[in-house]
This record gives sequence, C-alpha cells and structure tokens, in this order.
Amino acid sequence: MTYSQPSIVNGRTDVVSVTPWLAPVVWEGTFSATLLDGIYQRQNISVAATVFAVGKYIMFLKDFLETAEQHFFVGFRVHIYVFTDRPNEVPEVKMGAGREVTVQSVPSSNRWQEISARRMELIQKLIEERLINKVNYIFCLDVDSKFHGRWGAESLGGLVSVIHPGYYKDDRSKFPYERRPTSRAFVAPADGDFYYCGGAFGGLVQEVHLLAKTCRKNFEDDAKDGIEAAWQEESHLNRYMWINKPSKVLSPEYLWQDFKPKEPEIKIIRFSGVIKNYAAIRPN
Ligand code: UD2
Repeated sequence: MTYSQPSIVNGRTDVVSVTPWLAPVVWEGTFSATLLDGIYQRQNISVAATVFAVGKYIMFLKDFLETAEQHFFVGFRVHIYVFTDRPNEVPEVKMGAGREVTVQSVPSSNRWQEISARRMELIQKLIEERLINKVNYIFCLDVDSKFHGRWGAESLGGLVSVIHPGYYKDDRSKFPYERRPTSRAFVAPADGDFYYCGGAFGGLVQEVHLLAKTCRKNFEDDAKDGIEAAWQEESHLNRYMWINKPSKVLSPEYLWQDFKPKEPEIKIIRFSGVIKNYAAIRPN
C-alpha cells in the first residue's frame, strides 16, 4: 500500500479537524483514502444503509441508488434497506458485486412529520430483527439526496454525525434546537456543540441501535405530553449527540444542500440534498 507520508505540521489550516473531545472532523485533505480502504478491506466489514421513500418521495430513489453505486463505500459489502409504501415503484438499479437492495413495506402517512419521525422506530426494529451481530456499520440517509463524491471508510466510527450545512458558522444560541424545557429534546441556549443533520448519521450497529431506541422513546414520550419537537427526530438526535458525543464528526461535505452556494472550505461535495418543492411532494 503506497500513500503520502503523514505530517503533523502540514495539512488543512482553514478548518478545524478535531473536536474539543478529540473526535476527528472529516474534511477533504485530512485523510488518505488508499490507507483507509486498505485497513477496512482487510477487516472485510459490511455496511448497511437505510433510506425512506414514502409517498411521492419515491421519485428521488432512482438517483439516490444510482449515485450510491458510484460513490458510497465502493469496493465494500453494502446492503441498502429501502422503506416505502410503494414497493411496486422501486426502480431497478443494477448493483455491483457484494451490494444489494432490500425493499421493506411501510404504511403511508398523512403527515410528513410522522414519516420523518417514525424512521427511528423502523431503524431500531431493522437493527434488532436483521442486523445485530451480522453487520458492522449502518448509515441512515435522506432519500431526497444524491452522492457526488466519495463517501467511504473515512466516515466509519462508533457514533457518527454530520454537521448541518446551514448552521456551521453560527453561534450555538442560534441553532434550531428544541428550546422548550418540557420537551425531551431540549437543549439550552448555552449548550450544544454543533447542529447536526437528521438526514445523515450512523456508526456501529450497536451504537445506532441505542441512538434510535432512545430518540424513538423520547419522541413518543413527548407525544404523550402533546409535544412535537421543532425538527422532529432531528431535534432528538441533536439532544442525543449533545449528551453522547459522536466519536467521529463528518463535515458538511457529507450533506450539503443544492440550493446553497459552495463555500471556500468545501473542497468537495460528497452528498447533497436536491432542491425540492415541499408543497408538491409532502402529503400535507
Ligand atoms: C430535514 C432533515 C431531515 C429531517 C427533517 C425534520 C437534513 C438534510 N434533512 O429535512 O432528515 O430531520 O428535517 O423532520 O438533515 N420522507 C418521505 N416521505 C415524505 C416525507 C419525508 O419518505 O412525504 C422521508 C424521506 O426519506 C426524506 C426524509 O423523510 O428524505 C426527511 O424529510 P424531508 O426531506 O422532507 O425533511 P427536510 O427536507 O425538512
């Protein structure tokens, strides 16, 4: 395996690549893809991914799957689980060797908030029923997105979160955390590290299981009290990550938004949310 000599005095100087709790923040230019692929290929790891395509969001699935084939853990064993209420509309996408897609039917819903929030429950069950002790890592991703560049072994870690592209230069008091103390997703204005995306998170299957189980329970207990957090499961995820610090943080390269102009520190966009007309695609 040949790769450039590591240095501790030369490298990215325009961004911070470690958190105050010493988790790496992954940016282009901070890792060797060759080295990481070599390390993890030797371990013969497997990676699961979940994606939800309920109602009209099925229209995003083809691009998601096709671009995942080009960029997401290429050369590794990958199993994508598609949750949809329209199994007959799942597009045929040719998968490479060691890569497969499984379709799971889920009920339709009249509220987009519920679709988004129910993901935690379904992720929890998927892990319990099919993945635990069988698969090493899992990533949970939004379907209205496409891959544009490598997303690979550099993203692996125990608990992995992605910094939201919309708020990474803001003061924490401005983050759209849930601010009502009565919610189990509450984060006080002086608290919080980063604002993380609900649209991409992952890690070791056991770690993501605990995250999904906790967020689901907190979401449901809030619902019993008549509270829905500001950004549904994203708010609960942010609360969880505040208490349980992620062991690896992915920069906004790992979830950009197509409507946002590229910033100078973003050397590559690996995955991004497409522009969508909410009124036309959400059930309400
Ligand atoms: C943000 C988050 C999203 C979620 C949401 C709050 C990012 C980039 N996106 O996105 O993850 O936290 O806020 O609830 O971090 N879905 C369907 N059918 C529907 C509606 C939603 O399948 O009718 C699924 C689909 O996989 C979609 C995901 O739920 O990607 C999130 O919904 P969204 O993309 O409408 O949420 P958005 O863009 O507000």
